[in-house]
Amino acid sequence: MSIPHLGVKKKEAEESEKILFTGLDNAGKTTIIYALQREFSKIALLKPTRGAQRRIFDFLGKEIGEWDLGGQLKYRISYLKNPSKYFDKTSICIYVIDILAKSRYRESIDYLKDVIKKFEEFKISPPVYILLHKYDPALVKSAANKMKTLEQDIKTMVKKDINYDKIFFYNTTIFDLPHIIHVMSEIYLNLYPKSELIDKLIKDFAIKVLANGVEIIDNNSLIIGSYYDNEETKSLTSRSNPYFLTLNESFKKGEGRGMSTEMRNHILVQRFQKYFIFKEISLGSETPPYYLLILKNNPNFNIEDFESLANLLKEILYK
Ligand SMILES: Nc1nc2c(ncn2[C@@H]2O[C@H](COP(=O)(O)OP(=O)(O)O)[C@@H](O)[C@H]2O)c(=O)[nH]1
Ligand SMILES: [Mg+2]
Repeated sequence: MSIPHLGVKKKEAEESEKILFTGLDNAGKTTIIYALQREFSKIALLKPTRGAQRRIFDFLGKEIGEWDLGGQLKYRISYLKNPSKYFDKTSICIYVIDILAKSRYRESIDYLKDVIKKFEEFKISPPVYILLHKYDPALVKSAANKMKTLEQDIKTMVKKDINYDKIFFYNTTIFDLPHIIHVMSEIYLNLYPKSELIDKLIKDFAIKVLANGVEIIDNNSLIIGSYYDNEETKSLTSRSNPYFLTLNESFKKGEGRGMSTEMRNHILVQRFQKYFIFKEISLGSETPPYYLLILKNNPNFNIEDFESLANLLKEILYK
C-alpha cells in the first residue's frame, strides 16, 4: 500500500524582488508584459486577466517575481482584503492607466490611493511608475493637444489626491515597442546596483571593436546595458532591437543544421550605410540567453571578442 503524501506541500519558489503590475482592468498591463516576452500571438487573443498571475524570471542573476494583478473590481477588492500576499515586500510598482478612458480616471486614481495606503501600512515605499498607456502615435499625430490635456488632467488629479514622494510618469503605447522596452529597461534596472559596471564593460567593448552602438538585451527584451557614440546611432540601434529579437526567434525555429555554432548564431543586416550585427550570447547552460546588438561601419567582427565579452559579463552577473 502506498503512503499518501499528505501534508507534503511543494515549496513555492521565493522571489527575491517583487514587481507589481496593477491598475484597472483593460488598462493594458497584460499586453505590455506579453509584448516584452514577444508573445505577440497571445496579445491578439487576450482575455481579461483572472485574478493574479505571477511569473518568476531571472533578471541579471536575480529572481524576480512579476505579478500581474487582474484589475476587475471583484479582484481589486480581494487584493485589498488580503494585502500581505499582494502588496507587502513590493520592490517596484507599475501602475497602468488607460489615458483614453477618461470616464475611469477617478476610479483609477482612487484605486492607486488604496494601493499606496497598503504600502504605507506595510511601511514600505516602493517607487510607483505610472504608465499613461495607449498614448498611441496615431492620436499624437491627429490630436496632440487633446492628448496633452488628458495627460495633464491625470497628473493634476494624482498630485491633488496623493501625497507620495516616489511617483514617476511615463507615456507608453503598444504601437511603439522600442519606447516601451526603453521605459521598462530603465524601470527594471533600478533593481540592479551594478548597472554602471555593465555599461563600462560595453563601452570598452564598443571601442575595441570600433562599434558606433552596442546594446546587451536580456531574454525579456530589457536592455541591460548600452553604449552609443551619438544620438543618431542611439536612435538607430534602440529602434531596431525588438525586430532583431523577433527575427532571431523565427530563424531559430528552422535552425540550420550542419553549420558551426558561430555561423548560425548571428544576423547581419546592412542599412543606412551601416551594419547591424545581432548575436545571441550564452553565459552558460543554467542562465537564460542574452543578445548583443552592434551597429558598425563595417561588417567585420571577431568571435573571440564576443567570447571575451560574454565571459566578463558572466563574471559581473553570476559570480
Ligand atoms: N489603443 C491601444 N490599445 C491597447 C494598448 N495596449 C493594450 N491595448 C488594448 O487594451 C485592451 C486591454 O488590454 P489588457 O492587456 O488585457 O489590459 P489589462 O486588463 O490591464 O491586462 C486590449 O484590447 C488591448 O489590445 C495600446 O497601447 N493602445
Ligand atoms: Mg490583464
